[in-house]
Amino acid sequence: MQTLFNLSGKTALITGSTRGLGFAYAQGLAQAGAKVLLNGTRQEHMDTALEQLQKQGFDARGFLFNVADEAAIEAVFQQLDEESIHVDIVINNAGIQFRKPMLELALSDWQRVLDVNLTSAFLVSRAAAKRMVQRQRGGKIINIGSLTSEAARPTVAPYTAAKGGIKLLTKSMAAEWAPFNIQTNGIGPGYILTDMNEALVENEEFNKWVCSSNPSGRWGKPDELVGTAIYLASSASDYVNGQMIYVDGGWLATL
Ligand code: GCO
Repeated sequence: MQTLFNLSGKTALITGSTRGLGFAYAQGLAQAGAKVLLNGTRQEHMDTALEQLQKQGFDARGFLFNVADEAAIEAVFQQLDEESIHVDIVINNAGIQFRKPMLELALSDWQRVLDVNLTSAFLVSRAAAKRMVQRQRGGKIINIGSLTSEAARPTVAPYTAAKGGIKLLTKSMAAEWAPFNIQTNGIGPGYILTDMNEALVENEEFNKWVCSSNPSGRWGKPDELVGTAIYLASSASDYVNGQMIYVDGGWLATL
């Protein structure tokens, strides 16, 4: 049982991992034995995150790059190649939220959300999968979706479209990469207490809606996503492919 969830000897790249859910995933995979490669865009957040992980004795490195920038992604993977660092696990977590009704939404805002929340998963996974295939040692790709991978609420259309795309991109990756022993699955977090949702938590009406819309009657906590991430990153899920696991307090299971 110990080896089933053991990530020792594995290297994991988690995008958007200097804070929030991404940091929780990185810390969790490090606790399971993985070497973790953090990604972010702000040096001060990266420094804080690395200090927290390294203080716990974990093997962690940071890479500042824009996950929607193909050239920047390729440059990072070429640097990893030169250092003989092989990415075994990718968690495509990077994402932004932009709340505005579509009638007022600018194309530039739509495109930015789609680029960061969806296209990034394609670009980073393609770079990692190319190398997994070449090394013939398989790998794990975990895409982070959302309740909005399944249903919509007003004012978050680009985020919802991107997260819906994440669900079917996950299936596409499974369809094409399973033959190379790469398992691609997704995690759909419910409403979780993170920086991105701070404004929602503080809104009394929204807070009541979240707590009354899932049978657990509460928001989730970042560390409640970690077990699912370790499961999908480990050999415990070697015959699971193309699935979304919703960690949502039962929200999507109930009317
Ligand atoms: C929102 C929130 C959601 C949550 C999460 C729900 O504005 O509705 O940001 O998108 O973050 O994705 O699963």
